Amino acid sequence: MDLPTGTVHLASHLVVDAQRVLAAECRALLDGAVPGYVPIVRGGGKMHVRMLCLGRHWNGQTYRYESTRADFDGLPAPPLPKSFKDLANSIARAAGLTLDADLCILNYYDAEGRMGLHQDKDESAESLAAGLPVVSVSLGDTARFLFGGLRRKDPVTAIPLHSGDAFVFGGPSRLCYHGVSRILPGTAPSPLGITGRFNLTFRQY
Ligand SMILES: O=C(O)CCC(=O)C(=O)O
Repeated sequence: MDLPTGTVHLASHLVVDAQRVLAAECRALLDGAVPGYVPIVRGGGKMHVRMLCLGRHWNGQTYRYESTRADFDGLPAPPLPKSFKDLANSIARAAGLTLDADLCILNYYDAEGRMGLHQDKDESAESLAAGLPVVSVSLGDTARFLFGGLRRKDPVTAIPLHSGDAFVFGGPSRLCYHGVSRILPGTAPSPLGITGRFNLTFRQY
């Protein structure tokens, strides 16, 4: 499949055992002392994922990053685990790009989960100008991921993201529109012991 410059799909990047360990960590974080929650965005719409931000919190009302969850419960964003940061940076290297990840948005999609087309553009002006990549890791059920161009109306390509896939977009692709149109329930590898899908997107603020 032809992907634009700066976009790399690393299919089956994580072996099943690494996926299992990471999925267990994601579950523990989402159900931890600072739990995942369903954000309500500007305009009042509820997102269709359960979200937990690590390292920095993305505020769904202001579309800015902050240290505490002012749009929800005021709790501090949990730190980004070093193992997560190392994984993200190594995936960026494998894609031929450089990243020093300092935040991760962890999303859980149930069978009805989805995410509308959007750009990731709330990181710092310096990070965006440098085209520092977004590194995405998928675990569990397959997602129908949509990847488009720099304008909302540009055509999109539907790419199945399977458990263990990494998807990286940086450089001239950094601001490409993307989203998830649906989850394919029951497709998670059984050793993970999960229903639904975790997605981690790592960024450098
Ligand atoms: O779940 C995905 O694959 C994409 C997530 C995403 O677009 C985001 O967190 O901004």
